[in-house]
Amino acid sequence: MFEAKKLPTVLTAEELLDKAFGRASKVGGRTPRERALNKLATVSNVLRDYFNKIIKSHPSYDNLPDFYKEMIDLVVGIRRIKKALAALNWANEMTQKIINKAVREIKGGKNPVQVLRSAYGRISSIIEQIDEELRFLNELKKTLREIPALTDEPTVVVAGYPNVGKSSFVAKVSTVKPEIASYPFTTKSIHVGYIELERGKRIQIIDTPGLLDRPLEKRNEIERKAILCLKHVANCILFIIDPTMDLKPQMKLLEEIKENFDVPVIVVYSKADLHDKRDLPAFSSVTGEGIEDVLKRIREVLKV
Ligand SMILES: Nc1nc2c(ncn2[C@@H]2O[C@H](COP(=O)(O)OP(=O)(O)OP(=O)(O)O)[C@@H](O)[C@H]2O)c(=O)[nH]1
Ligand SMILES: [Mg+2]
Repeated sequence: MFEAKKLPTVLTAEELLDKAFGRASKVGGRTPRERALNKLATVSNVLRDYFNKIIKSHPSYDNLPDFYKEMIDLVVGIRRIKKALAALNWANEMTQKIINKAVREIKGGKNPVQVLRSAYGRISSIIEQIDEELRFLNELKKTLREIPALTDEPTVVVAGYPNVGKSSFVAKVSTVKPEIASYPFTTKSIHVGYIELERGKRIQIIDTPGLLDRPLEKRNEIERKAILCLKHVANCILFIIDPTMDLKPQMKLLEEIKENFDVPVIVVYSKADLHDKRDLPAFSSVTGEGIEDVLKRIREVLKV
């Protein structure tokens, strides 16, 4: 499973140089030559360990499960991440080359103080060139942290038009409390909760952003997150219709979802306290009416 929590904080160029040169400044030696060589060895170790640590902390993005791969590609772009990691690799090789050359020059009899000063200058210039990539990798950690870690427990994905009451339902029945508001597009990312059943069993429930009835290529990034859950994570879809709103586009969206995703779709009405339509199961997150029946239906379909 993919966990962004495991990605380390990434230093800026300035911080990284402070770390390497700061560590080297504490290193001594009996002669100027020995001191310079010791300092170069220290800078070499600090930088190499640091770059390797950052590069190794990233998974092989191409081999992640489809859901994570496509989600990461959607929110940041896997090519962008690879570019940043390649830049670190480059800086790693360049700085080691500079250090090796300086060591050879000192051993060949050049003035150790001058060689060291010039090596420091060149190392700084390399690291400063990747400052933007270092900052990107640090920001990346925060972006990726918003992608929830999913389990492989039986999963119901809640979908429907904006503002129909998806988050209200998920908040009512599960451990997660997504934001609820009286305007559409409140939910902007996916929220994962768990419905606790008897004997420690659980159902994973995912609240998704509202979907409009429009073709996939016209969907924005927020809607595409919902689509990825439907496509890769759902064992069953709970499609919520709010009959107090225009039904036609909601029915069209439902048809599209049934056509495109190969899992059972449970269709229900929300806001039962506001209307009398009962040709489908109806529930209210306000009064609690019908909630148990919807849960029962989800359990039947998921066979838990
Ligand atoms: N009367 C009544 N209002 C409800 C019920 N469920 C939700 N609402 C209201 O409907 C509005 C939208 O609720 P949300 O749960 O945020 O809807 P959503 O489908 O998650 O909306 P998006 O995230 O924007 O797609 C809020 O003002 C809720 O208080 C219900 O059962 N009865
Ligand atoms: Mg919502």
